[in-house]
Amino acid sequence: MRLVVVSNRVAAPDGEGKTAAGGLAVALRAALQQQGGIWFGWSGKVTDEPAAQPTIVRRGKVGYAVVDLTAVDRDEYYLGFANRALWPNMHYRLGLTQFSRAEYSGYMRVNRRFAEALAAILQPSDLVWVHDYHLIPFAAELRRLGVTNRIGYFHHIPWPPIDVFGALPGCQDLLLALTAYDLVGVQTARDAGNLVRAIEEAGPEARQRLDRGALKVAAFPIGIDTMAFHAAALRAEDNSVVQRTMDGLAARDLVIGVDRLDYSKGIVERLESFERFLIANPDRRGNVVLLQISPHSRSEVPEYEQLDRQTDSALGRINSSLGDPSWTPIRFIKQAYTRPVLAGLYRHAAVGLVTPMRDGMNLVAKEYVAAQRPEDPGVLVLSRFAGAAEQMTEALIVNPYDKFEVAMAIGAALLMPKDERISRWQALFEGLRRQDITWWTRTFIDALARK
Ligand code: GDG
Repeated sequence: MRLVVVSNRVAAPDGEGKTAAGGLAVALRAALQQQGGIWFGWSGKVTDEPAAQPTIVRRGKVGYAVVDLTAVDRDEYYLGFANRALWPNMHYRLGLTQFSRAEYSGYMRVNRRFAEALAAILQPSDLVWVHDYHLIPFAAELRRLGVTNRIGYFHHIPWPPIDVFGALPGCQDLLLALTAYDLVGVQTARDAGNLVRAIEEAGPEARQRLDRGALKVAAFPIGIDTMAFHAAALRAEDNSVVQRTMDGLAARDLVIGVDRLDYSKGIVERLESFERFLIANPDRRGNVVLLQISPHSRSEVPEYEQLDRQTDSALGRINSSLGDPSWTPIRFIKQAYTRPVLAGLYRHAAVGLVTPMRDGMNLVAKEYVAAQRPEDPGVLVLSRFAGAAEQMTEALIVNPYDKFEVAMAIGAALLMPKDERISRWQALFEGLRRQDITWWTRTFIDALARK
């Protein structure tokens, strides 16, 4: 059976570029290479008159099929409904949700156009695997065109409770559209519960699809390429950028945070929790540094610009009020590092601070653990609102809304005896080894193929 992966953006065929760097892109490409298949999605390009048929580049057994969008398509579908309405709603942020009817219909229109473009190259036995919130109505559009293939969907971000999702205009239609899939995967049991309840309340037809087993909803917690990341971190120990960064820290303890600059990640709250820690522990001033790596993301969306300003202001206030001429408490980098450098920095960090206000899974938590030295590992401080907290129970679990609690956890992590660090790390690492990215792709594809 040929595998067809569909996502908003398509990873570069030659494994270069930003999207190709992540574990997900690597894993999907490996699954495609194994089975042979197509990766379909937006080229990332905007043109005045996009062709209806996809442009296909072949590499071995994999075809990369892309279509362009118009500027209006991109603004309404991607920057608009997907990232200003669905993203905040699904991260429980009703106050940040900006709904516009024009953007909603743009989202529907682009899904229809994508479906038409894919339908033209689809073969009857293809297994179709669609990714993420940009493409919720994609299967329903394919079905309208008469496509009867097996189609699965994986939702990378949280699925909120019905009272939250129900506030999004268009939610009912989106839920009905979602029932056109054969299999819907989410990250956690909590998300699955929320989604099943929403489908049950969406009307008799939707409920019947669940009851008859025509639609299956289940949790498939995404993993990373654990062993590869572990090996990359070991290799990166003496990477020159990592070495220079560590030299700059002059043997101070390193606390690390790595997140796209996104309000779901709780970056401002994290800086303020670190501030709270320093205020409560004056003896630690001067000998610990928080390195926060936050590359810009979706900067054309106004809420992200605003976050950028809020972050700068918190950072300036904390560094100027607590720092001294020989010590800057927080180093904040807005540029992306390469994956090997990231792996090396994680390995040197005594504490991994992963405190999103809400997150589908959070792969940084997993990468931080995978990168540690088995004989002297660091400690993961993890938000209970990251999907990863369902699996990674041996981390120090915190409520990111409680800055005092996060501050206490930073203190406890820095003081944790080595044997406790090792036993927590071993349990976490074993979980990551068992449920890695290959396990995840295989489990989802098998479940879809079996349906
Ligand atoms: C969505 C869901 C879910 C970050 N900075 C740099 C860099 N990164 C890499 C990390 C990690 C990836 O980006 C981020 O993954 P996350 O899982 O943490 O978060 P999202 O981007 O929001 O992803 C999330 C995920 O989908 C998968 O299902 O876990 O909940 O929101 O791999 O390392 N990579 C490089 N330089 C950086 O500066 N190279």
